[in-house]
Amino acid sequence: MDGLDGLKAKYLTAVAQAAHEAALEEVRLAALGKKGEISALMGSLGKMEPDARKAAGAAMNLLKDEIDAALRAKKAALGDAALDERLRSEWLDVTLPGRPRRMGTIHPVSQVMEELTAIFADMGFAVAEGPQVESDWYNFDALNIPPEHPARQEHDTFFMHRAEGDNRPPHVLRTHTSPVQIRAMTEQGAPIRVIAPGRVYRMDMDQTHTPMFHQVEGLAIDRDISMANLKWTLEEFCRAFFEVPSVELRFRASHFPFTEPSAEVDIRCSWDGGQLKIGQGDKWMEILGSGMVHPKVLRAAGVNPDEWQGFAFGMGIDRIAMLKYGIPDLRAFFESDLRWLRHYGFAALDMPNLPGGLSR
Ligand code: 2U9
Repeated sequence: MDGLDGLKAKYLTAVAQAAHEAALEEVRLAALGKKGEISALMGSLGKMEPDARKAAGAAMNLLKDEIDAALRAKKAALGDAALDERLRSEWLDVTLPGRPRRMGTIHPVSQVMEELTAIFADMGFAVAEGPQVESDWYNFDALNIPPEHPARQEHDTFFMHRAEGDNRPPHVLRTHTSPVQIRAMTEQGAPIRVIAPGRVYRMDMDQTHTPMFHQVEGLAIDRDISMANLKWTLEEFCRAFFEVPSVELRFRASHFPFTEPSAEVDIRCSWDGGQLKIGQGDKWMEILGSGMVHPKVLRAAGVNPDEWQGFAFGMGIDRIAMLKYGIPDLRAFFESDLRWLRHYGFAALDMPNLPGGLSR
């Protein structure tokens, strides 16, 4: 069986030297394929004497099995090597930061909306949305601002034209996001905890006013919500939003038609060297309005004021964005100047969240 030893050495060497799967397949066909050398040898067994055939058959089967095993082992090794090579060539560090410049930047208003949504979500407030073109009932009447109320004039409302001959009261561009909470209460009932961030419109244009600006309002209604809950919620919000260890708020009695009692809220701050510092100092700065929701407003939204009560607040998003990020001019917010956006904008992939940090 010297010939078989020679064949074994030849094919095991060929298997070992095969550098890729195609070469290995060629070796398999040459040895074990239908027209392969070992298959041909096995075909010659039929012409042998029975005793010789038995011995040669066993030796050939052994040789076939050995070559087959070597082919399989080599195939597995080549497969592993190919996978290793693919992994090496396709290697990617998914922890690398993105390239935010190529993706544009996030506008400070959007950034601040994301920040305050994250803070209020952590306190159990859902986000509510509603139309920007509203009926005067949702924008005014439901909020205890009847037609003759002076607050209607103060709101500098944009009215939408009705068709000729249509004498119904015109729709308005909402002057605050309060109608969103009326709709949310009407749909959901009490208890409810929502914030309503969004665009609002007033006919006003000077250094500190634009005809479209952004507000966030909050509403919490339950059986025994009090001004104490309002105070804690607003303190917690301001501490988290301005990213300072503590804040001090001052509540000044005020008047809004939709809340009773009502309070304007100031935050302790300093302006040393023209630089605003929130949380400490001997100055106060007004940042929002608030109060306990007026019973008439609850009733207008289908909530029984003998059973439910709660607080509401409202603040200007553009204003708190200017305070937090040191942006001097409100009007630049809406000019779409790319240089301004590159300067004051935020990285597109850094979504604010409480554990990860709001603004980094
Ligand atoms: C419902 C009931 C009550 C929302 C409130 C204020 C006080 C407030 C201003 C802050 C600065 C508007 O952007 S701003 O000009 N807002 O002072 N807003 S209480 O009260 C509501 C809202 C909805 C159903």
